[in-house]
Amino acid sequence: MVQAKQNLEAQPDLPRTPRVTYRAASPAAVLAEDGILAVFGFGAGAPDDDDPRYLPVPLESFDAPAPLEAWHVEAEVERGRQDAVHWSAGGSWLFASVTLDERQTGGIEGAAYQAYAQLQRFMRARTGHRVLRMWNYLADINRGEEDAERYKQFCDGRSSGLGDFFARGFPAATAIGHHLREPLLQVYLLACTDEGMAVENPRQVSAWQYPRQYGRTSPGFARGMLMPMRDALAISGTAAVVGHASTHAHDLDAQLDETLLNLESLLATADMPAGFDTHSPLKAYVRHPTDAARVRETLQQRLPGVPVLLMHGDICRRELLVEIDGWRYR
Ligand code: 3EB
Repeated sequence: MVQAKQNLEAQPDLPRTPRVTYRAASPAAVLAEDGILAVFGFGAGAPDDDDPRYLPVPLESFDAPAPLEAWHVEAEVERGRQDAVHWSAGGSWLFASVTLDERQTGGIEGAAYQAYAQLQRFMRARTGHRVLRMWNYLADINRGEEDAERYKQFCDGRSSGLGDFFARGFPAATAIGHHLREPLLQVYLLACTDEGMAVENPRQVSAWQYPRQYGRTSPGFARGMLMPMRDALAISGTAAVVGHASTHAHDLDAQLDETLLNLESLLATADMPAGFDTHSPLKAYVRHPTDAARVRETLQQRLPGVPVLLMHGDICRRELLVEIDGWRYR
């Protein structure tokens, strides 16, 4: 995909991208600071807090104790709940989340349908915000065969819950399997009153054009999203996929190399500086806990000084062992 160069240039009058950091602190302490749009805790031991800006994410971190993730905006933040949707808004930015229990929705497809239908209805009612980035965490993502695999059922439910909501283009996204005992589906998003620009990776077939073998419903996401001000790139879940095919099945080191090549290619396409730095936080989702130390070691060596949160997460294709997402700030 050829990008018009002027679309990549800084847009200084548009809103600055929320600052994403990992913090060793309590949710209450972070939520009490100015301009906090969202705070995330990780794993079964994540702290509790009733604030709708706080979201306990059902993924375990290999870091103990797990840090929090905080999103900071330069504005006052309001917050609330509407049906299952928890939300906050500040300046031009909006955070919204839905966490559903599949036992209440008759399985993963129904949960995905309901989560997306509710978020879509909420966004349409608020009007004016465009969804730029989404995260999806579901249990047992690889259980079931072929079209009955739970990830594929999730894709079906997501698509029908959305209807034509993303007809103008898909947001950047992540979809990862969690290991919590409860069959929770969690979906959350970042939206803005200004438009971002979707970025595709020239090394990869766009996900919405994946051939039939990957499921009835192609996954609707962009590889990356340049934020409205062009001061940051939101990076979707990125794995060792080249063209539409998985590469280096079950070979961790080679998958990491290929994933890093995909990230570099995406940064170059978005006209972002090469590499990552100390204020561009990433997450690495690792399928096998026994691989965590190796992933940490490789990333410390290849991306020195970059904040990386190591998560225990399953990738949506069985042969893939690792996936990376995150932020590249200019
Ligand atoms: C891939 O490249 C890996 O279904 O929303 C990555 C990011 C992946 C998002 C999604 C799936 C999704 O196809 C899988």
